[in-house]
Amino acid sequence: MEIKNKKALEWIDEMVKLCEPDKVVFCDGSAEQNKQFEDDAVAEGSMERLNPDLLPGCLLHRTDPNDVARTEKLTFICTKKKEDAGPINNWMSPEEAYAETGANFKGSMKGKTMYVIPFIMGVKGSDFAKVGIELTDSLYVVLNMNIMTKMGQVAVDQLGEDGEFTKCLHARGDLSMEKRRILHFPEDNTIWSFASGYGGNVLLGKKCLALRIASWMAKQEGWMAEHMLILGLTNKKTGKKYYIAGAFPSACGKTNLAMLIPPKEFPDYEIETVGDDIAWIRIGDDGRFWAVNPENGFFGVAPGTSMKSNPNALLTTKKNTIFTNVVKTVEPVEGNVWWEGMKVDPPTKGIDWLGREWTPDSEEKGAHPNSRFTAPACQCPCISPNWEDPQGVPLSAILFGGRRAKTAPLVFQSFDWNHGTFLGATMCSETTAAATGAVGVVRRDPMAMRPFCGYDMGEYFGHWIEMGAKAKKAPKIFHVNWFKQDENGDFMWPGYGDNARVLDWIIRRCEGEAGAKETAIGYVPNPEDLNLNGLDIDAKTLDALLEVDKEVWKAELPGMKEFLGQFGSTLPAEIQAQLDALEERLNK
Ligand code: OXD
Ligand code: MN
Repeated sequence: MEIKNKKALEWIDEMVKLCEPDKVVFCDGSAEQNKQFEDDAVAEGSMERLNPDLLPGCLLHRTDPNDVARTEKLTFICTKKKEDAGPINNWMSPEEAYAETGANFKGSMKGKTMYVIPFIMGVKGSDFAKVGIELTDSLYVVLNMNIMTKMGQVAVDQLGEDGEFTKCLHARGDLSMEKRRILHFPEDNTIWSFASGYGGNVLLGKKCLALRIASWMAKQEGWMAEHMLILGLTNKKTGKKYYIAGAFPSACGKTNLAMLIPPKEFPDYEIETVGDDIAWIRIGDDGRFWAVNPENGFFGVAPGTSMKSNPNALLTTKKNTIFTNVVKTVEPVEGNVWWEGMKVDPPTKGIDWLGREWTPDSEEKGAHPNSRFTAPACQCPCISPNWEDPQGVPLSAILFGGRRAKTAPLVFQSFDWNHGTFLGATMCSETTAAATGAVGVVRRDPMAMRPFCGYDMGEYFGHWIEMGAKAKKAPKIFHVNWFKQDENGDFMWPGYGDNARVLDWIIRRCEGEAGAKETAIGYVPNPEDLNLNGLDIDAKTLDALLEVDKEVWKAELPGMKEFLGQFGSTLPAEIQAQLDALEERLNK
């Protein structure tokens, strides 16, 4: 493989001088070279092969115990002007960031190999696609990037002699929190990640490029980079197909929703998956929003994934998959994987995510709550035939959602685009194990992009408003909450496959066919507007699920005001107007 791009060669040279590796290896994406990388990873001890009869081509990796999730506190947007990063991103000046972490990169690959990974986010030849080159000293990164991106020769071809690319540099360093930095330089199209080995911090094509850097590019270039799943639904009666994108915070069920199987009592739709985490969206010539999934694989949360909750995800992971921080079984079978919520018998003897012997009597969990599988999207039984369409798929609806025990009803529709943008901007969710820090704390996570927006969020809201104004047929916007709880703390809605009933109402609203009642927060279905055939749910629970309690919503207003108030002059007047209008409706 030969890189002919002069800028790329110069930059690689410069980084080699900085990191001083003993050897530089170019990753060409070939099966032979990948097999060699796997063997090398096994030989150095960073990966283990799993039982080839049960999980052919699958590998296991354990991260350092202090390196199991994204570290948002150590993630920075490094723009020349602080205000360009906005009030809720961590900011560092490029000078300081390059100097501080540059000193740590200096000589950090002595005695090691630097792997050069050219990769494409998106489909080769698509207008949507972006090229990156990641330099890393980690075979775990190489092997994961081979699943999550289109890597090697294909990317070199796309790059050509003078194409642009994102410069991505990663070194494991000493894995200390003191030195760990995930740095984004959007003005230089550059990402630096130091002293971590956790996927979300080091697979630089994913969160760092496809969300933080891409959101910045999207703002300049007039498109959108969003933390959204994309799914397709075919109405089996009419044969009509629809696509929906959904923004949910990390570990709130995007992968499950993207792959859901409707219950047998409600067989009206067939679901197909286009993507489970990221959507790049452009306005087409027809005025609709067209979305692509820029990724090539799924980096999904393992715990809770079972043949009941998400058979398609589980089946996707049966071969060629990398498991991180799950339990490896020892007895009665050697070399299988297990995690909490898999809904199969645990091994009588296993090795936990910390590498310790584990049995079902062990006090601690065997798998880390943020343990992961990295699996090729093409192995998903319900992958959409259009998932690699270079044009993307046209969106009928956009969903926002999070974990809310109280407050938000099961589903409601915004009055219009700007109101929908306001719903996204004021979205709340309980935090999960996908990032370090307390779990279960309610925080505002606008469009599920709080940890991923590469610039000022006030400007980002403005970009949403503008995109809606530009599109002749923008998608309808809905808010969903699968996680509403009763007074005993039990979930009121069955979720999973039954969420298809909510998607059905959404599609019928888009078609102008389903009823709803107008409330202060938006259009909410009446119980009879939902298709609940064969679902055992009592009227009282349903009423509670669809209830809009004005007093509860009024109590939300101060939090919304405080949150939006932070943005000062960049908060669009349209969003302020939506806040005022909500207050007025609630006080009526
Ligand atoms: C993810 C995340 O891994 O959002 O997708 O943390
Ligand atoms: Mn995510």
